[in-house]
Amino acid sequence: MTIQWFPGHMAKARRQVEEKLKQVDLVFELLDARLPLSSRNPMIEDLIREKSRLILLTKSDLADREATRLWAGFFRSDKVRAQPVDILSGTGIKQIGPISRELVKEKLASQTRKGIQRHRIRIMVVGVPNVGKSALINRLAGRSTAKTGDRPGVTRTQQWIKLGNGMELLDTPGILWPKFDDPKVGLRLAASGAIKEEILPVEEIGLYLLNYIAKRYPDLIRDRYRVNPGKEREARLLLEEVGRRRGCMKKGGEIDLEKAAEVVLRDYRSGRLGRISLEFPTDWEEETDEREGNDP
Ligand SMILES: Nc1nc2c(ncn2[C@@H]2O[C@H](COP(=O)(O)OP(=O)(O)OP(=O)(O)O)[C@@H](O)[C@H]2O)c(=O)[nH]1
Ligand SMILES: [Mg+2]
Repeated sequence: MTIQWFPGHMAKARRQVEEKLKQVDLVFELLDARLPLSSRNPMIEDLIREKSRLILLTKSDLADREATRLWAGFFRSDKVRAQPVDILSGTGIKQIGPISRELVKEKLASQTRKGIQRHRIRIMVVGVPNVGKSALINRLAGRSTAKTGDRPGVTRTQQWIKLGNGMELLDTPGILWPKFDDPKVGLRLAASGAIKEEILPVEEIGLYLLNYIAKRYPDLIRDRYRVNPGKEREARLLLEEVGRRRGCMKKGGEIDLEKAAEVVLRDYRSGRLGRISLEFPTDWEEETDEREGNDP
């Protein structure tokens, strides 16, 4: 699915999320464990404000364990916890209930003091496209229940899904948008598969990804492609080499770089290249300094 985020869409999506937020005690904010800040909606802090939040670092099966551990600590604050999850296998899922109850304990206790009896915690799931919202709702509900997008102009009743452990989930997740203004963010999103190739040429995404992996995880390139990434080897030559090894040829014997890029992207997204995170908390701090023109 390709989503073009026009200002009108964003304003509408934001309004819908704001409306639903009023009904819940807790928010599950889904971020891709491989690129948590790049896959984050830029207005989320402002939108959620005072609510407790459980950040679920999804697709943790594809991410670097050490990066994920650092990110979980990075996000932790008074009202926020972060938990890595692999929604497909279920790793990390059973921790969600206990953490959620802990996060809303005070709120529920204060309501009880006011004489309001609450039996269930109400939760909303938010996140950018492709981060795993529907998969999570289905996994928590134990069945396929998450419906596909709202049809415009059709009034539909909102459903709550009872999870059987004192929690209740809103059936429609809030789809938000990532931010594209920073080119690095756009490249990471494209490499992860969160935004479609039409936005950036596949060759450019492949080159970015290969270059990044060659620098941070050179052994994984060697293991998979039997190519030596070298120290200062240019990404383009490396991609050519991968293309040659994989038989990505055009007529006339020229290497098809687009095909080679597709190979790398497919290998990355499926996890065949190994567990690779596209950003660490320290990268983000450095990039913020760069953006703001501070000395490193
Ligand atoms: N490897 C891995 N894949 C996952 C995980 N969670 C979800 N996926 C895959 O990611 C893709 C997107 O998941 P969805 O649940 O459809 O994502 P979504 O957030 O509902 O996406 P939209 O409806 O487009 O907003 C699917 O192919 C899932 O199988 C995970 O923890 N690990
Ligand atoms: Mg969905």
